[in-house]
Amino acid sequence: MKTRVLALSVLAVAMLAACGKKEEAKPAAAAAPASAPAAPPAAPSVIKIGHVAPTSGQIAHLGKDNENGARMAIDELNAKGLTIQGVKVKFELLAEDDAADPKQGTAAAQKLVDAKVHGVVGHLNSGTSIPASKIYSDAGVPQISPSATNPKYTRQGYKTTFRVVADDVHLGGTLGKYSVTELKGKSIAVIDDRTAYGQGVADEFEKGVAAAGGTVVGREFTTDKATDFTAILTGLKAKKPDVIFFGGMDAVAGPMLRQMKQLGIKAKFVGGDGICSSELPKLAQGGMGDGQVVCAEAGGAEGEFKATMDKFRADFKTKYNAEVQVYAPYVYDAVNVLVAAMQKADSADPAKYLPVLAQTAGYKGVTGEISFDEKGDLKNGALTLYTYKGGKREQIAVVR
Ligand code: ABU
Repeated sequence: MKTRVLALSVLAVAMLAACGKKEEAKPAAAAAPASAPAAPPAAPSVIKIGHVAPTSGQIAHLGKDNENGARMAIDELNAKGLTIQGVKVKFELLAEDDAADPKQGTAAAQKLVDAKVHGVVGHLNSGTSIPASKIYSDAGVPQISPSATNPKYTRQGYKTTFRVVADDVHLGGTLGKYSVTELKGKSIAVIDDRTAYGQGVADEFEKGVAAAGGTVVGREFTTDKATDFTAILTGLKAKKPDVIFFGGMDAVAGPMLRQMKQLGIKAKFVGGDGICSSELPKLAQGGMGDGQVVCAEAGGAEGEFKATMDKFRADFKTKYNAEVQVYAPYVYDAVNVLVAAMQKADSADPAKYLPVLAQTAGYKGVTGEISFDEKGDLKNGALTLYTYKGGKREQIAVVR
């Protein structure tokens, strides 16, 4: 009976703390007569984790990949039976679709804030993560993006904004230099999709090319919904590029590769993490030559983490009967980093665990060691360079 009275007291205190109220009532069980019937076991306290990605539209396959990474983390956390303030907790995933659209992104963010989520992992795109970050900041809700790489995301002065991947300065700059020094590009063309990510990474790529002494012979743009690139590719063909960089996502890169082949353009095709998916060969419909594409994921597992990443990929395939597209492991880590901070703070109250989250240092995830800098960016982020052969993505190298 004493144990049951203690459990009820702890639950009452935890529930009051979660509501942000001062403790006003005496623990309910203290007044219970000795002969009261046995109380039912305390229901676990629910911790709500929001997740936002485009699970509809052209890059739904990437959004679902991210969401599955979140579900995998939540399922494993619930299987562990964690406690906070001595009370068993259950994690609930509130998954929203923003269709990669900035307006739908802010609507999804507001919906999650109204639902009183304790933390958010997302959004997938920079173009949605950036406007949504103000809503989370105003509400004091911690947000970790597992994939938004535009540098602005963490440079707005918000205390609630974090990411577990490298940014486009690193990504675009490295690919620009690589195109000159390793791919020996002498005549480099650039196309972007005018999104926060695509345009930003293409700008950084151009800077990287210039820093390495290379020459950009043409710059064109399209949109993230376009399907016909004949006009811009025909214009660039006249400039005889040996490398074409595309700042955008795989759903556009695939048809672009196919149309390059139709036009007889044999240039190397370079892109950032947005094109670097398992799905790209399928989207290119035979338009991709072996070794023609070089792309980079904005993270990378080396040394002891290679085995954890490989295990994650194998477990993911078993659970979902699908290959990881790009960022599922980073979503998985982002959920676990949020929860690790809650456990360390012994509270899911954002005001209490946010300072602990900001101090995250040396967290060992499946993607590597995660430490945040003062902006909420990943310290010492890696990139993984890939190419494709026989329709399969092959790792070239992990670089820093
Ligand atoms: N980082 C590529 C895809 C997501 C984004 O930043 O828009």
